[in-house]
Amino acid sequence: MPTLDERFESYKTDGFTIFEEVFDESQMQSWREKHQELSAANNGQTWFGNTLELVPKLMWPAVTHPTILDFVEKVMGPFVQLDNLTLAAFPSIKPEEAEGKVSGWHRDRWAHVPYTDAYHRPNAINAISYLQDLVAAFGPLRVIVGSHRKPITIEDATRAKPHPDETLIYMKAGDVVITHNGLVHSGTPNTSGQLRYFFSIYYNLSWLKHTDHHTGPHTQKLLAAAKAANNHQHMRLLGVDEQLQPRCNSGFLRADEERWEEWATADRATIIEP
Ligand SMILES: O=C(O)CCC(=O)C(=O)O
Repeated sequence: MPTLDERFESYKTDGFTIFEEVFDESQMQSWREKHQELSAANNGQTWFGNTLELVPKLMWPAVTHPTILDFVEKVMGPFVQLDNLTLAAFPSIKPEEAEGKVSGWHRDRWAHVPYTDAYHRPNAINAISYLQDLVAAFGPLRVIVGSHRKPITIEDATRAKPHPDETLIYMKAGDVVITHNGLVHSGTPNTSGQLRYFFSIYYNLSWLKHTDHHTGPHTQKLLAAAKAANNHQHMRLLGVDEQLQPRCNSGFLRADEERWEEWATADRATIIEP
């Protein structure tokens, strides 16, 4: 098992890292069942955002999962908020329709085309898991390794075609891949005859706007609990960052990662345990 520091180094080079077996079968089954329920209640809709507000009890443990959050704070500093939480299912298509196609190359929300090969902290990261093994018929994830540090662009005409520099990732159900938002990636069409479940916890920097609204009563209740526990990490996730002003104007004369670690430690030390 690589250490967190080793993972961070490979993430800086590759633009992603995979944590194995983060979510267990019973958790995934409850998300699949919830998706079926939501879909049945919404005319067969398959894509759901704002799912923290929709099903807070099922979703909050995933959003606050320590394995994921520890790494994300290491990458972005203690400035991590939930941008959006998405539970989706890609319907299956005929193999002949999928032949020679990928779902669509892109970088993720809040990214830009890199102009130098230097590593930069991402504005956002995606923690993606699939609720089934991504064997060939379900459609692997495709990435262009290191493309978060390369000025790669792709013409419209070739965005749905395999890329000469692609790597295919056959993740297991419950594994989580954490991507840099500058990483060029694509899904692969699903030809399994079943739904291809996709679960994305998308985090961004706490001074950006967030895509999910966080204003609903269920989310506000989670926020009230985080405030009562003086849990700044959890408050930030829901759009409230009380330390932002001093920390975003710190003078920047000490190594960022060292400061982030100090601030994250200070946040942990002031949590009021129930
Ligand atoms: O469908 C997939 O495997 C990848 C989805 C995707 O591209 C994304 O989350 O941005």
